[in-house]
Amino acid sequence: MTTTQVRAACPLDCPDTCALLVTVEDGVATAVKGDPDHPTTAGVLCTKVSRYTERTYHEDRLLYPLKRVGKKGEGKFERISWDEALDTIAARLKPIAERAPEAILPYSYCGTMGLIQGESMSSRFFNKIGASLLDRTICASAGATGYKYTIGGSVGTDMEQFQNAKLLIIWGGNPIASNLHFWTRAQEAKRHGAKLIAIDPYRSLTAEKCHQHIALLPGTDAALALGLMHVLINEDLLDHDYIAQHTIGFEQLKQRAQEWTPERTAQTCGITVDEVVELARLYGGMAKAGEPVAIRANYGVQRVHGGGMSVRNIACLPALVGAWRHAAGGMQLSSSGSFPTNKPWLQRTDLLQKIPRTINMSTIGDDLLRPASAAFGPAVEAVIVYNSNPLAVAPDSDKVMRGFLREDLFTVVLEHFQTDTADYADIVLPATTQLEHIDAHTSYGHLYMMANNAAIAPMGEAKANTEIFRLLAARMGFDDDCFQDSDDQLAAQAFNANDARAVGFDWDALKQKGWQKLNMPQAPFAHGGFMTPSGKCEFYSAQMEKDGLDPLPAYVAPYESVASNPELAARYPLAMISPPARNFLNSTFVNVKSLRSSEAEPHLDIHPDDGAARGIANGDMVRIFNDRGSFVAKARVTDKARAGLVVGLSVWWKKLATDGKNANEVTSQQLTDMGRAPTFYDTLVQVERLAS
Ligand SMILES: Nc1nc2c(c(=O)[nH]1)N[C@H]1C(S)=C(S)[C@@H](COP(=O)(O)OP(=O)(O)OC[C@H]3O[C@@H](n4cnc5c(=O)[nH]c(N)nc54)[C@H](O)[C@@H]3O)O[C@H]1N2
Ligand SMILES: Nc1nc2c(c(=O)[nH]1)N[C@H]1C(S)=C(S)[C@@H](COP(=O)(O)OP(=O)(O)OC[C@H]3O[C@@H](n4cnc5c(=O)[nH]c(N)nc54)[C@H](O)[C@@H]3O)O[C@H]1N2
Ligand SMILES: [Mo]
Repeated sequence: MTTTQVRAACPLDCPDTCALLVTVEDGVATAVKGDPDHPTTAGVLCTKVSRYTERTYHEDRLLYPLKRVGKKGEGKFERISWDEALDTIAARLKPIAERAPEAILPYSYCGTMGLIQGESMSSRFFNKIGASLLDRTICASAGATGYKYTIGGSVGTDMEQFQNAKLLIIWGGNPIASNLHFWTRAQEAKRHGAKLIAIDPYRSLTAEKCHQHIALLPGTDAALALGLMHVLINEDLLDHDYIAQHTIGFEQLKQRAQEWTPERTAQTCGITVDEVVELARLYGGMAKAGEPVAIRANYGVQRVHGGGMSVRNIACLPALVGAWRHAAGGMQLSSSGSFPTNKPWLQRTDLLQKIPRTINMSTIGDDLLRPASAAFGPAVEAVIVYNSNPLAVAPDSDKVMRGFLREDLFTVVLEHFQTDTADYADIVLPATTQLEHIDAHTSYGHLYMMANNAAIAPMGEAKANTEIFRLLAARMGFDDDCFQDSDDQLAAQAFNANDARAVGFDWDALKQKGWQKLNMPQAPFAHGGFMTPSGKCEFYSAQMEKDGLDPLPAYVAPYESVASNPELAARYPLAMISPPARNFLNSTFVNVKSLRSSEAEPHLDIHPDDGAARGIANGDMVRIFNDRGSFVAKARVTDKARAGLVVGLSVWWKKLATDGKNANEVTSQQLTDMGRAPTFYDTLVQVERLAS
């Protein structure tokens, strides 16, 4: 028997991007382990990825191309050859491409985060056609935009420093589930005496293990940050020297913050005045004493109307107290902006003859149903889905479903499994998993360039996304040289080796070693150097003013909350959030039995008072509903959910959920204040007990 160890990288949409060691015995991957030498992975994997072989060799893997023989959504398919699949697709796309190329729409997100199996050959293909562009907003664009206005780009505290912090504020994140290797460092900081504070409406696994939990109302983080500024300013817990040298707009900010007394803040956030004042005193006081104080801000704060402003306001805090002076202070939202990638070349944006219209992936429900018009352009006639499962993950699911149900829509889905979305495809194409193809990766939590080697041969007739788009390009008659580039050739150009941060990047060497750290300063803004137009941390942003936004930190209330929309709240009084379940990765892994059995079935956490008011006892089946739709879950009566809040951990495959529906039946297509992102956690519902 020959046994080898292959260096790989985790492709999942998670900040940790772990370095993997895959054991291969006689061509079969038998184990996936965390690389003990990779500093952030440190030999540890989450439960999900340690089960990656179970997923790869799953009996339901798609191994052959399929064509639909039943009705859309019914799930009846028949095996066909690759030739038939590619010919059918080219025959359908060619006339559309000639007549109205923008009627063709790619739909993809982060099933894999790889630079190569993500947007490289696929983008070349769609750019050559002149297809509609997809605005990839479904996750992070609200916060990224708010952070960019303030700091200049997605750069922040190096996660390898957090163990040295003395105060760690975990703001809108649940790292035990979704950022495990950061949590390891938070634990280490705790052992060294650091205080951990969670800011989260829900007592998540993480909030439960912090020293303090501030359970504010969803969507009110921007107000809390303003209230903290008020106290920091009025009690002079400031770093005047840092403010003078490295920020702009302090005088205006000072005035704005006066509007946010602790009393008003506490009332808006649904917390106590003491919680506001004490948090400010702790944060500002420790910073003033020269201790490293750090904020790990995450996605939980972004999925509401004011999500962009929330992140912007939080991002002002470290500069006020001079927390950026320390390598272990400051703030991390995402490290993605640290990587010098070659996206324009990978995606060959120069193939575009003109700039096509852009469709926002977060409003796919409306956009698939939209007829042709002067404002919109042609109706969507063909959609090619890869690395995503919109039927399960996109908001306002009933509309998404009705869009994909359109008889005149031609749908192709590249997948590992027959997902909810694949059920609506005309043609399903089997894609390889991370063990079967190569890729190059960045990370949004750490600072390593990562390589993924193929560990095993493709399963069945599966092909890598890149290969599928190469073959489709040939069928469409595209003969540009760029469609000949191999995955290795693409990866060799993935990072810009002339950039000081990636100096020494060499693909062959990276494949051997698995990872290479970017060359970055330890404390990125200790001496200013923000990437904003002014080069300073912008409390006042002229760019925001130009973009029609309030140039100063402000509070943007939720679309749907008891305070902001009492009329709606009269019918739907409960705020619902649907953050990730620990054993799923968005909708990935829901079909892996061992992981699904850990989550058992869709649950809804509801506070005892709200349960009692509705006659709901622990274990009752309940229906969660609003004007957009409904889904069924099993109630867990628990004070983990604050009163007025219900929590449905997500994202379930609809067809594996109790009533064939999931939380996105009730979420809306309203967009955030900036970044055009969805508002999954800005949803009012009513809950009723189902007759047993
Ligand atoms: N196990 C697992 N890990 C994952 C994922 C997964 O599905 N499963 N998904 C990955 C992806 S794509 C992402 S984007 C990240 C997301 O992971 P996180 O950044 O952790 O974000 P969320 O899970 O959306 O929310 C985290 C916490 O925010 C809280 N929250 C909800 N609304 C608010 C609010 O208005 N204010 C505040 N302060 N908190 C709020 C929720 O209760 C939740 O506990 O995780 C990645 N990692
Ligand atoms: N209600 C609610 N909805 C949410 C969220 C929430 O918290 N609550 N979170 C939102 C967030 S943060 C995000 S990021 C989105 C995520 O939404 P998506 O990016 O759509 O993520 P997944 O649901 O994991 O679907 C990814 C699919 O890609 C497939 N895939 C993986 N690798 C490959 C590959 O190499 N080739 C091909 N062809 N396919 C591959 C997987 O099998 C999987 O079915 O969901 C959003 N939706
Ligand atoms: Mo995400």
